[in-house]
Amino acid sequence: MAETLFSKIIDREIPADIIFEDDQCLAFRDINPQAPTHFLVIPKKPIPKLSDAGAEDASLLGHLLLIASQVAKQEGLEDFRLNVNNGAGASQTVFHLHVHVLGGRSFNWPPG
Ligand code: DGP
Repeated sequence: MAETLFSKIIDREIPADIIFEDDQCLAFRDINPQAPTHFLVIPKKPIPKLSDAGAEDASLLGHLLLIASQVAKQEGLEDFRLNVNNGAGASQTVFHLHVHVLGGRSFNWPPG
């Protein structure tokens, strides 16, 4: 997989406001926040997009969701929204799988 901005953040080659890290994943604040709280949870494994994940990634994908929820709680969020953009047509711009976690405001449904 081609190196992305996010693998550079994992490798500390470019700075980011990292708020959680373990052996499998990293959470850091989005550079262009769309809510008062907006952070990303990414696997250290360089999976380009969700649809590239396989059965062998089931535990990792579950871990990303649990960490998203745990860090949201750590950030003081009770209600929050998770979003995964899969592919350019779904507005994915960085091709390293990431879960957006947004909170601190109300959200509409359906999303735009
Ligand atoms: P997406 O459109 O789903 O691929 O979202 C990519 C997000 O990544 C977007 O909300 C902006 C954020 N982003 C892009 N480059 C950087 C960066 O260098 N640092 C940080 N912290 N966030 C970034």
